[in-house]
Amino acid sequence: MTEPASLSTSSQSVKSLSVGLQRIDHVGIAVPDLDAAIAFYEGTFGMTCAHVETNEEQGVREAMMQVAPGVEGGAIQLLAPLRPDSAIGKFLDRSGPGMQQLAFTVVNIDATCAALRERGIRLLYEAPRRGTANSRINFVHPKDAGGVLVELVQPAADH
Ligand code: CMX
Repeated sequence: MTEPASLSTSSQSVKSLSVGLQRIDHVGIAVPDLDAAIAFYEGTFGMTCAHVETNEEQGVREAMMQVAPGVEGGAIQLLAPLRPDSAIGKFLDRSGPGMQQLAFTVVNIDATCAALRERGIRLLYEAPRRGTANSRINFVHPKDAGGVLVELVQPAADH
């Protein structure tokens, strides 16, 4: 049986389908109280808080929690709103606490955004903005990704 070109596993086709995703960067969880959430994930699951920061532009106070020592274990990002009209404030109001986003690490966010736009996917921002630890970020609207808010993260060069 001949496979459709788009499903072919030949290296040529895989390469042409790639948009430059490297791995899952983190899963983002909206929480009403950051300090209480950090204490919960540390005390219940034994995670480690690796980084806390406030991002005024995004309207969040956030913490990156390492699931297990080292990057291999992956991370979750706890996101608490600075204001009710922020993205996280609106999310909590509409859906309550819970998973808000799925983030992928990319090498070159400009190239990834261009490749996704070529596929007809809309990015929220015209150009990437500043994310955690000076990363560059952009988002695919959940309406264009099967109900999942997808974040693209290009880590800062020194990370
Ligand atoms: N996951 C899945 N669906 C979501 C969603 C999410 N996180 N946020 C909104 N939606 C859905 C709503 O349920 C709604 O669906 P229905 O129309 O079926 O009811 C629809 O999207 C509403 O769309 P909207 O009117 O554009 O909704 P909002 O004003 O709430 O904005 C969004 C949604 C994604 C544009 C906004 O949250 C945003 O700009 N997000 C990107 C920035 C962000 O999330 N910053 C915080 C994290 C910062 C960081 O990661 O560093």
